Amino acid sequence: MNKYIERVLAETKAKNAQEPEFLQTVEEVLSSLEPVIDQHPEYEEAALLERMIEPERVIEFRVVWEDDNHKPHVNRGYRVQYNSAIGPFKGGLRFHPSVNLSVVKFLGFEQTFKDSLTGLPMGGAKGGSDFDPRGKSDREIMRFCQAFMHGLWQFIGPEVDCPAGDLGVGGREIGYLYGEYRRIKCMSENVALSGKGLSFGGSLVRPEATGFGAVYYLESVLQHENDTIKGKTIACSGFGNVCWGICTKAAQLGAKVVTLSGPDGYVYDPDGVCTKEKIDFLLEMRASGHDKVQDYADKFGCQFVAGEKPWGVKADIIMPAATQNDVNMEQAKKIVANGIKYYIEVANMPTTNDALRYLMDQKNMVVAPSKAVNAGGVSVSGLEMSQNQEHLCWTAEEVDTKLRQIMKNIHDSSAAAAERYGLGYNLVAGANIVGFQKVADAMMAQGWV
Ligand code: 2IT
Repeated sequence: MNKYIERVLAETKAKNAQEPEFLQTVEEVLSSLEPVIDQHPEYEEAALLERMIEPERVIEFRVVWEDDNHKPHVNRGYRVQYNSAIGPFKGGLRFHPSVNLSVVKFLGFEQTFKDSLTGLPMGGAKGGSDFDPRGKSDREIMRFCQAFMHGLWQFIGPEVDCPAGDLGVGGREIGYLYGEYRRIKCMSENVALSGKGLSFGGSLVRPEATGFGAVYYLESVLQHENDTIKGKTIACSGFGNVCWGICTKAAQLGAKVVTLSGPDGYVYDPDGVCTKEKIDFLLEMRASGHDKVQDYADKFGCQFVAGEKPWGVKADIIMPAATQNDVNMEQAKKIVANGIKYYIEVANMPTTNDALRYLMDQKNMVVAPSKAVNAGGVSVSGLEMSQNQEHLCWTAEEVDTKLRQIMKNIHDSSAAAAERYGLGYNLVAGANIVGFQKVADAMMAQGWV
């Protein structure tokens, strides 16, 4: 291991011992950067890695909201503005009980590399709250979003920071968040949030973008392997917005998603989540707020396995699209035992570090990292910002064409970077290197800040 990386990792561990998810992602990223750091001794002199690991700003705030029975509740709100060297902060907001500082920092750190990788001028940030949207009424969601924005509005804005959705934050929540922002600021400043409704500056294809982008990236991988997506079976986890986009695009291209999962277990549908009825039902399930995937099995009469993940199922491609640490070592071994060739991460950090290393060490397996595969979401958010700034409204076809091109560039530039450093077809290292390089160049050029 490179001495500088080793020292920085040890210091990071000592300083952030209470933040396991954050340490996990720092370790994963830094271990990929070894060949680059070896070639640039000036980075150590400039304390570049230490500066990258420390967020520019961490905002933590109280969120007080009233439930339908007029009872007050207190949640914690966060925005970690990680790095704005290449552009204004950009990244999602997550509402989920698992949200804490470690989770938001891991997401913000990842986002910095992801946003850089898109080629668009966006810095990295992430935010959210430990608020649990499950079982909340629409009015409660609205009041929570308003209270949350009350704590956040001063820190965001055009050219400053543009939040978007993530788990628990979709079009409805962005609408409420934007409404409150506009009320407080007394101006229509819609570049301050992305993922908006179409009637107030949202972009076509933003809801589909993460799932579509993931499948476009997958197509590039298959092309590299002289393979085709037609006829392939895909085992997915999750059943939210991202899965919906994957199912839709996979079906269009002649592939099928055969598993979905939720907190209750997984469903196996050998016919694939391919028909319009099935794909639309995903949206219904999500909107119901039950947070149960068993509803799908009940409706379409397929197998439901309680309390398990779908990683023992035989398929051509694995796409974990739920949340962090969805695949551990034990599950990675099942995937390898099934002879699966393509492991395409979609959710942010869905694989534990030991499982990721193990999968990457398999000779016949291609592993693609989430910060590249899921970058279609933030890419179309970037396109939404451009449309807002220029008062334009691109057609779905225009946005989709740009998204496809961005995903191809991300894949091709990652593959080329890995090749250049003698790492072979290593998409994980390649993505980290490309994402890192642009931010590093900008930070070196801007002095010790
Ligand atoms: O993880 C992500 O890239 C997102 N949640 C989307 C961020 C964005 O600004 O669209």
